[in-house]
Amino acid sequence: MSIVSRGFVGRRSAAEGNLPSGQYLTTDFPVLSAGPTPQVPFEQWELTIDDLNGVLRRWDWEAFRRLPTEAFTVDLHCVTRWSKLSTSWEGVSLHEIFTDLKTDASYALVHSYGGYSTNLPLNDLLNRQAWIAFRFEGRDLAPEHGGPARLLVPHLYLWKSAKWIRGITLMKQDKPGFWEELGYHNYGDPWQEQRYWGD
Ligand SMILES: Nc1nc2c(c(=O)[nH]1)N[C@H]1C(S)=C(S)[C@@H](COP(=O)(O)O)O[C@H]1N2
Ligand SMILES: [Mo]
Repeated sequence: MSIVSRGFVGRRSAAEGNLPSGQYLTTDFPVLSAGPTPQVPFEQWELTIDDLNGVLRRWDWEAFRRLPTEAFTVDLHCVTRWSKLSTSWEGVSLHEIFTDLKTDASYALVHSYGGYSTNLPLNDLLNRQAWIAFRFEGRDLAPEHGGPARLLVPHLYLWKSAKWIRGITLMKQDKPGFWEELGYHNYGDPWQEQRYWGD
């Protein structure tokens, strides 16, 4: 019986399995936006959580930036087949955003400045693997990549990571977002190649 250190088994190269099937590696950071980059002055920026009946929580930029932050390194997988490994970010865990908020909702519809939206099960926001990120590779997040702040849910295809996040609507019933309505998979797990409805 051999003893293998955690560090050894935990670090796999891309070739050994960090890349979901159907994906290729890229080192640059493509910009994919369905519309123009919205300009949101910090004085006007806000993040809200609502349940279809009204707003439950609201942060302006200063209040948002007072929340505890985390630095994290994650792999990104886009449904258009590029993957970018080991990207480093700083952001607020959604788990932190939802502290003290009790809800019986099971689904979330995330809205962005500019009108984009995407849906996901609420648990996928609360599992400590989802953040609202505002720094990328040590710098303020560039506007074209979602600055001042974007959702980052790296365990799902990147279209779920709404740039320019503005609010989260909590719902008892699921409701498809922008790409989901146009035929993208409702959940979008890259490890199961859930690209389109029916995958
Ligand atoms: N608000 C908004 N968020 C968005 C999009 C968009 O068009 N608008 N595109 C999504 C898609 S399809 C992808 S692949 C990623 C791309 O992020 P990037 O431009 O930072 O690479 O953002 C996602 N988030
Ligand atoms: Mo995408």
